[in-house]
Amino acid sequence: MFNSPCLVQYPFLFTRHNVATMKTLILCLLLLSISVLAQDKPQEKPIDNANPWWLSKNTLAFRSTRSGKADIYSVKTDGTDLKLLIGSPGDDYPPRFSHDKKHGVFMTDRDGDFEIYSVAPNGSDQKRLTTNKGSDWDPSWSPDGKKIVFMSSKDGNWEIYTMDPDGSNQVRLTNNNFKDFSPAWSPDGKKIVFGSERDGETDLYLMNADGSNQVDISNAKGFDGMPEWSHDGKKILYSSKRDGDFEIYLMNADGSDLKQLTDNAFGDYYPVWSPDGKKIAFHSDRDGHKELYIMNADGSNQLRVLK
Ligand SMILES: [Ca+2]
Ligand SMILES: [Ca+2]
Ligand SMILES: [Ca+2]
Ligand SMILES: [Ca+2]
Repeated sequence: MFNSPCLVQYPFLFTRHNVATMKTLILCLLLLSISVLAQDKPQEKPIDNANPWWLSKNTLAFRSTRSGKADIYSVKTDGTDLKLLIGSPGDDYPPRFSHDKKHGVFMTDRDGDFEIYSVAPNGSDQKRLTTNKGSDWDPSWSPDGKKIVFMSSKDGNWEIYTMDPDGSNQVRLTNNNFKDFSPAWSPDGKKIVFGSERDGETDLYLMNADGSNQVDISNAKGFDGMPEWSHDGKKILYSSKRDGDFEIYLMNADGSDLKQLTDNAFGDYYPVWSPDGKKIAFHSDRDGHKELYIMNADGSNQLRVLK
């Protein structure tokens, strides 16, 4: 409203008292009052509850904007016992724990850009592991707990890296001008699955843990990402936009035997297996904002966690 006609007409006020100008001024003041009144009642932003990660058989960690910023909470799968786990003035994402459950890693931009931190299971003992001006994202553990795999833009393009649990010895595994992202280590320690845009579309790739032998395993139009291994290493769960909106899919680790687990007109993202492999947690925007859901491993019985 502050561009024409208000600003254009103002100079003439002081040179000639023309009726049309006065009418415009009154109209502008009226519009300004309406605008100020409207600002007094800002639209309430819906709370997002997203990015689940299983802490135990009955407990999820997740990212929530309920305090007005993004922090990490834990909640029982029946929606009870909601607790703050990790909070900071920055944007924090849920930790992923080593197989012995003793060490977590997570990403946060509390220092100005995204860095990876380690954390104890109760949220204490947070230590920064990366220090660079790029974004460091999506950390997770090797099955033996000796390495962390993550993605970073520190060298100018998104690539996959590994590092020691204290952040030292960072090794780059991909090297190309396209985005490589969302790495996850196979349970036998031999492979890493990740997303890549290198073929002009976004597919999931498999490589050896040293970065060699990078092979496309999802090969379909549309985005494929957010991969998670089954505990036995035979299957990969992921989210794909190949049918127009994001759905959750399951396939064998070589890309065969594709099964679609969600089927709706909304986004379904970030699937993760429960410790016993019988349930899958994910988030969905089917309610108009991001909410946590749990379903059976075959896609049946999709239930919202927080009521
Ligand atoms: Ca960084
Ligand atoms: Ca790259
Ligand atoms: Ca694709
Ligand atoms: Ca969907």
